[in-house]
Amino acid sequence: MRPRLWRAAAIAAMLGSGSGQAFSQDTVAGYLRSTTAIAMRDGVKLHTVIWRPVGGPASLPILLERTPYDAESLCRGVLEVDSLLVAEGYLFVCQDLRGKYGSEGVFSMIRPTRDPKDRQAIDETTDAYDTMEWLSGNLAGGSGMIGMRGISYGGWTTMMALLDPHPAFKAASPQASPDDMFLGDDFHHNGALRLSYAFEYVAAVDGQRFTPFPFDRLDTYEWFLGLGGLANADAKYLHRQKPAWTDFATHNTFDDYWKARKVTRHITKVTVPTLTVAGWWDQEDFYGPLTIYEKMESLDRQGLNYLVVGPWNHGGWAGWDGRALGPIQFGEPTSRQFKEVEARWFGHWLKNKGPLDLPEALTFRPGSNAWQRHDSWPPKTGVVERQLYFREGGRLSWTKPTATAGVESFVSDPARPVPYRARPIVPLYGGRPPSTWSRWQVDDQRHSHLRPDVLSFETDPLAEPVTISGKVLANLFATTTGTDADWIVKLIDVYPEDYPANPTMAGYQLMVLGDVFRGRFLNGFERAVPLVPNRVDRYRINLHAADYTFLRGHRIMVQVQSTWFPLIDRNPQKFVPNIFNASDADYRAATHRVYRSARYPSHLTVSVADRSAASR
Ligand code: PG9
Repeated sequence: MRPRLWRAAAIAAMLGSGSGQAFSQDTVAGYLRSTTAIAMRDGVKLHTVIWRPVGGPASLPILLERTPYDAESLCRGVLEVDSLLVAEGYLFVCQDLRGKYGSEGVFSMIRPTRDPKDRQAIDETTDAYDTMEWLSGNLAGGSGMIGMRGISYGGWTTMMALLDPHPAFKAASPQASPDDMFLGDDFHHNGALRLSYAFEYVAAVDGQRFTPFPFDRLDTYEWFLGLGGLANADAKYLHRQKPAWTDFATHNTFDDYWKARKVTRHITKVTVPTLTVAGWWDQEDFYGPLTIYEKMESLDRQGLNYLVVGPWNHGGWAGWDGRALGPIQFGEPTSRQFKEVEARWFGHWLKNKGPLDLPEALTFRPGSNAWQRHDSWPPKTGVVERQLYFREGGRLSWTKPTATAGVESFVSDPARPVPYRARPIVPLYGGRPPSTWSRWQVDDQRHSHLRPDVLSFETDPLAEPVTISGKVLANLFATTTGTDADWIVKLIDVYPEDYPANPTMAGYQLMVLGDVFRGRFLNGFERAVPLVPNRVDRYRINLHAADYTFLRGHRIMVQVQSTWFPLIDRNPQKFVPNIFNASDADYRAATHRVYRSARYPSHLTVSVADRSAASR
């Protein structure tokens, strides 16, 4: 089975198809398929699939998706699953990006924005523009109105289309779009390489067709540990045949390579109504949609920018009903509810139908399990900023420490990194056994709790619910005996031991938020600098945002660790200019200290909803 990459894969998983094969049936759900090859300004032709309702009205808006994952199966999946939009009636158009499946040209992973002075240059913005130019002028039955959407890579191509929108482009919904591949999305977080994802994704996708990497063992924890230094990835396996991986190995700071690919550096105006969509447990692109929404909001002069965030993993709103994610129950069919919002969105802008009835930001709040309508995101009213301090005895408290001394320490050993989930950690792609990657962020964190290389701090059971609504920032005061270090902070909801509603969930440790910071970038991501051994440094680690209720009787927990493998590559802990070139001897154990004193009060800053207990 194909991977669960985005909408089509989610749908393919449901339908049990998705092998990317040519389909023979040309009528689905009352729609008829045709194809065309649309010429871009440089003559390269892109394979484009069009589905139109049989005997439908003479004039319909177009819903476009541009994808690296096979336009044929993408569009077919839409017809099978997007019943509301299908019933409304659109011309569904799906297009393969350059160098992918049926399209000509050369694929470039997250193709950089072109030099605007170069009139011959192309990028995903010009390809979207040229496609819309052709569609609006040539597609029989088109009303001249175009909407564009997509999940993840497809969300990103939607964002690229928004950089220079064609006049026919009337409504957009970038869903789980990455913003920045060095700071927060698929390939790195805060400068730390997302090893397993980056390797497996690039190996599979950086070429004409999808080809999963053939691991020779089930447990990728062991496989990546056995890989040793990162240089072995190209030397032994990829053989410089995957340009994106070779680029990652050379662009190991936040340089022009990454900046040219950062969406929010390039968007300058909001003229097309845009509905950004994110999932609280998106295992790939969570930073992206929140950052994109925020940047667009700062540019939005006409009230065209909206946000929806639900209790979903990556693309989780596309193919399931959204009542649960793994063992976490939400009590409502949140994905189906989103589908209604999405249908209203495109109906409103493309068909001039009904009121939008959408607040500035619509979020689903897990815990209390209810949708929230916000006038702004993050909320500006009804919240107070509070600090949750690390305290002695593994306690987490709203009260600042007063003691002059207070520190916890652990040995971080890159030879024995903390697994990011219980082993065996099966491959992302390939299908045997089925991948569970898409659910890892709701795994029970007891697999790392009480390890000697993981610190834990937790509150008493809550006497009243606590709702965090808005931004969350970790402030760590910490040292290493080495000259480089990673810091990982996880915010966790600990279920009560007495949990009659579902005894199997007793004591469950659900990660609400978590992220990593690579120490070498303490002074900025453009230049890596060695840390000074044993100097207390303050790390501000952006955990982004939450809208989450910790219920009465639950505890709030924070875990801190320095490895998260193979999600994140191992930091050698001895500074080397480029970790891709580190030798085995560069990887060293180090003692890490996290302070909890009056002078160095490590804590989380959270935005707490007014009426919850923590604000009293
Ligand atoms: N998260 C995937 C991706 C997007 C953009 C670039 C690289 C990877 C995806 O699901 O499409």
